[in-house]
Amino acid sequence: MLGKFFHKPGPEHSDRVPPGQHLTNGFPVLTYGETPPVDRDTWEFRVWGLAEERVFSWDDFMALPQHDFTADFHCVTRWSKLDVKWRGVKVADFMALLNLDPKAAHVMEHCYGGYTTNVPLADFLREENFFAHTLFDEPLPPDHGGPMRLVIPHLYAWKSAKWINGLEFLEKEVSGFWERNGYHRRGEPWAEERYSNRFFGG
Ligand SMILES: Nc1nc2c(c(=O)[nH]1)N[C@H]1C(S)=C(S)[C@@H](COP(=O)(O)O)O[C@H]1N2
Ligand SMILES: [Mo]
Repeated sequence: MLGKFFHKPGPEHSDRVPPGQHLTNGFPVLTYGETPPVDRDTWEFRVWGLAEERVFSWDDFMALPQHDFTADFHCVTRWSKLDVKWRGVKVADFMALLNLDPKAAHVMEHCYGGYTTNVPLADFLREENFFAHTLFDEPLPPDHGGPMRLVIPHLYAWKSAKWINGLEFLEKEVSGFWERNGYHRRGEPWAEERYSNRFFGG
């Protein structure tokens, strides 16, 4: 019994809902711990590791091209939400500002509040990925990661860091928070890459 907020996908959506997922019309909040207070005026975004170290401000992100995005959102706890409408900055446009060391092969996403999650560089650089500051035409609510979060639509949503404030570029894979605590290293929903008992980087 899933209740009225979750339902099995009808045939019109079955090709968009990964195995083992149910649709929700609401938008649940999934956070480990509290929502950290983050202020746009003092917001900072730092890049370090195998890239020239840089610090970006809110205005630096606003100066980049702004786009609308529509993406499906899949949480490993088995809910999916289709057609989420966001606005923000393409990861590709942001990455064009960086001076990346060719040895970089992995990315650690860092957040206000201390959450981390890791992705292979190739997954991070996918054309459809973006930083979002707007959700359904409203400023991104704090509980959903406002003022700014990452969205990586092709992986489970724990890879879409809320309150993101930094990227650490790495040569070797290092596990982030959930990856150290039993989640899969990559998290591809169509392959149901949910859990694993391996982690990397001590
Ligand atoms: N900083 C941070 N980002 C996070 C999380 C978190 O606990 N902290 N939870 C992740 C998980 S498990 C999911 S499913 C999505 C949930 O996003 P939502 O709360 O906007 O639905 O955020 C991801 N990003
Ligand atoms: Mo999740």
